[in-house]
Amino acid sequence: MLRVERLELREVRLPLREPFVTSMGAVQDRRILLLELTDTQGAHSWSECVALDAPHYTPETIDTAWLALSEWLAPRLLGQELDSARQVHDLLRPGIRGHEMARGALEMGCWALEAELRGVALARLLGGERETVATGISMGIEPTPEAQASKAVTAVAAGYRKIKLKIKPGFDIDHVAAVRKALGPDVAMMADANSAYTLADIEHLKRLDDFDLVMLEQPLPWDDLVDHAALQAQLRTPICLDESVCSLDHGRHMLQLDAGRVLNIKPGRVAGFQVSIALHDLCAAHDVPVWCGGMLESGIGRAHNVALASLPNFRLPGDLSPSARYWQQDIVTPEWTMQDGHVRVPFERPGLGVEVDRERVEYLTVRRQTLCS
Ligand code: OSB
Ligand code: MG
Repeated sequence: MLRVERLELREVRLPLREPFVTSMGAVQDRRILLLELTDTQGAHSWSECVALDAPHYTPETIDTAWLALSEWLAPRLLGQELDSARQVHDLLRPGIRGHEMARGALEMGCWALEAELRGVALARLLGGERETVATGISMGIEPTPEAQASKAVTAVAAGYRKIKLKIKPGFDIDHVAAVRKALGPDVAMMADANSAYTLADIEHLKRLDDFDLVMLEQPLPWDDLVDHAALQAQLRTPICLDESVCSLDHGRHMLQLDAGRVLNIKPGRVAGFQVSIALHDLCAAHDVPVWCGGMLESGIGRAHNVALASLPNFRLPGDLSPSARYWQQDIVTPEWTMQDGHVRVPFERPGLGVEVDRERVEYLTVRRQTLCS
């Protein structure tokens, strides 16, 4: 049984070690919305809302998520007696459109709470099997192809199993070419445009076919499937969707239209684990590989991502870089690390598998709100 009695929202600010530059702009200080859930038996869990501070990626922001959580979502959950976290998705859905990241944060917090209460690892509760997950790196845009190539060489030397380059017009073909040349033909490479192109760029995008990319992520608008299908029909490189898939229906439509041949699943983007698992299963049934993307999460969001990525059809390396790549110091112990290009799934520990450093979270908190049943 699960009954959330108290929900604490807090905003923490964590400076990134270096700015993360994409076609959406640069992120330097990550504003992070954390949730702490307490149930009537005194168990705790933590989750993270992955929304950014501006609506550049999808329409949500940390502030819209805060509003949605406090006004509409928390009141539905608090005090409700539930058999399992599996009921939370349906509890939060009726009459609330969008706000996937806000719903996802609350839903994932409930799964973590259930894992705590049952004394099992979150990965186990989700149906995970994989004990380690291959790790890829998502690299921000560098000013020159040479700088991009040198960073990529360092990343491969560090053990990363997949190199993802952020691209945008003017920082694409030459950058990808330089990196491919520096890394040689055997390293798994991909590019992510975060919707920086339109179908009018089709001839330009076709030039990326020369570089043997594992996939091209989200080249076209965040809410599009039809143009992606038109592009995929003319591209040899498989398209991977990210922003365009925020629900199980979107995933089904992607497959029906052949708008993408790989799916990046971020549990926060798709309203939580229930939909993530359904998308994972749907893609597995169609022999479409999935992998776990990232949103520059702290160690708390990372714990949720790593647990999900242990499911069997997460066949490609995830954007699951170790804590030290992003932060001077993470807010969990132990910090997330990479060994031999893999992150270990903490099956042996209940819940998230990492401790939240409460003192550090307290110190970093700039805003908080407590909601009770
Ligand atoms: O498109 O995958 C993306 C970060 C913020 C917003 C969108 C994206 C990303 C990343 C970073 O690629 C992945 C990571 O957390 O390392
Ligand atoms: Mg992406």
